[in-house]
Amino acid sequence: MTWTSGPYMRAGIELDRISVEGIRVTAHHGVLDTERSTGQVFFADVVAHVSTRAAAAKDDLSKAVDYSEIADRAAAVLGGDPSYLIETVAEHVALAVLDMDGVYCVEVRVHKPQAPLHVEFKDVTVAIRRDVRTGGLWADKRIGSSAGMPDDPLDLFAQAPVRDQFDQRPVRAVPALLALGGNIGDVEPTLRAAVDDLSRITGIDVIATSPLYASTPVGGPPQPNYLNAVVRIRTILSPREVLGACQGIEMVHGRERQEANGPRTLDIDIIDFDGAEATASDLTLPHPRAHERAFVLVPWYHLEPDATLPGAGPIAPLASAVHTTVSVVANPWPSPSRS
Ligand code: PH2
Ligand code: MG
Ligand code: MG
Repeated sequence: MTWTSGPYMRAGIELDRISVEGIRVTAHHGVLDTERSTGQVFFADVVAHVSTRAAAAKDDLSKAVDYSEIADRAAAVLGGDPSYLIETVAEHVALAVLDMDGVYCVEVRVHKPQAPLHVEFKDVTVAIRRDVRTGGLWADKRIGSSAGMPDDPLDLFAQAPVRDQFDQRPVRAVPALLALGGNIGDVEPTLRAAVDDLSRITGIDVIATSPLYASTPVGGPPQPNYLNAVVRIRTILSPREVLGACQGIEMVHGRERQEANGPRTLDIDIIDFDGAEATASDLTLPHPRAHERAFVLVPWYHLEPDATLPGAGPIAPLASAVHTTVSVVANPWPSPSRS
């Protein structure tokens, strides 16, 4: 590796890297007429920041970012319509690779070792780094939220700006209710691990968990039944930090981009955050569909029969209106571990 790339963080997790180096194409980029007519050799090195976890867990190419597609896209740009500048070539390579599903940041180095210089030299290069935000693709790529935390750990002094009340940390610990669900893979162990992950996050205390329920899917395409539970936490984090924590945990457990209400290994939603009622582009509180969802209301009612949902009132009548589609599979849950 002739150049090292810095880490790229997403939802608190450092992404993995896939690189293709020395992609070699003869092309006609350049400002001079001779460069345009004769052509010369160009090289590109590409580093894509991705999560390899889901692919590795299943040893499955269809879950991976395919390095051969990275190479094809880079070569297509490199050998495509001529640009005057290798800066432009690098930019277009970056955007082409960034456009691939699962790629959140890309680094591109374009080499022009036969550039027309007046001195002897080994190589001329331009290196750039683009991510889904600086590349202008953030809105398409994000799953829910950027979670408010600085994504660049190299920027030690980066402070997450307070954009709205969701960035405001409470003055003292406040209660929040999270709903967990999943219907792909070993769901019960995943949900149990998720509760454990939550309890290990600085600033979140897990207070109680509901029984575990089986539920039929609500909305979305035909898909397996779900397991669901709710978790009462107390937290000194901001709502957006809790959201970021939930998304980080989802990602560690192989959550992927998918259609709305589609099957998932793990979903963690904030149902209520200390009674807050507010909306931002990445978060609505309370959860806008909680009042009609048996898989949230019934576990919650079991845990806290006197609870109220902000804006909707006591959950008891809401829960009894919907409680037919869910059934207890473990109570208590998580079961005390036997050794
Ligand atoms: N989650 C959804 C959509 N539909 N259905 C069930 N039964 N359980 C869920 O957790 C669930 C769902 C979107 O998050
Ligand atoms: Mg959900
Ligand atoms: Mg969700």
